[in-house]
Amino acid sequence: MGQPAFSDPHDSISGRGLALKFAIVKKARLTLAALMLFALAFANAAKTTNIKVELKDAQGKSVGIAVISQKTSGVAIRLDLHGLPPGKHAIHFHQNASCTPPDFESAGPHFNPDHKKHGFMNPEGHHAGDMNNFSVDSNGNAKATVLDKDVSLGSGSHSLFSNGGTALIIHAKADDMKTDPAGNSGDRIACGPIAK
Ligand SMILES: [Cu+2]
Ligand SMILES: [Zn+2]
Repeated sequence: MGQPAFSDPHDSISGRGLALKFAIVKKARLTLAALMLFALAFANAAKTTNIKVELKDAQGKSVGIAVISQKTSGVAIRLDLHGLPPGKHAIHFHQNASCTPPDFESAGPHFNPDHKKHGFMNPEGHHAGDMNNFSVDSNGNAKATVLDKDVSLGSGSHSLFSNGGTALIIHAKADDMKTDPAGNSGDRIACGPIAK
């Protein structure tokens, strides 16, 4: 009783099966590598998700902190401020990461990568650095969150870190949301540089 004379049809298939197994292992390795790269990229992104900006007034005194965090669309700015005049105030991102007191003119105009005009109510607007007003209470404190859908903490022309960074500025008055170039919001009373 010997082996059958015909060749086992599984022989040729097992050869291909082995090749297929190798291909699957290779694919799994590639997937794993891709996952690890993704995890690494995510970890790096997480590192820059929150940035803390200290704001100082014209006398160089701290008026508190703004925590800027990346959202799916834009950023959120959580304000925890003190020592400010009560009432409504304008807040914007300005073009340069420079806050030279007392006038903070070094921060330049509003952050405006798309070369638009000022204000949400301006038909030719608005600057990427424009935001809604926030309120300071009768004790001079403000705990508020403002949003900016037109900037990011990532890369590209709308990043708050582009061209060496930007500055967060608070003004003496409220923004009228239409007057170019700064919403008729008065003096710059506090400034915080944003740079890497
Ligand atoms: Cu401003
Ligand atoms: Zn503006």
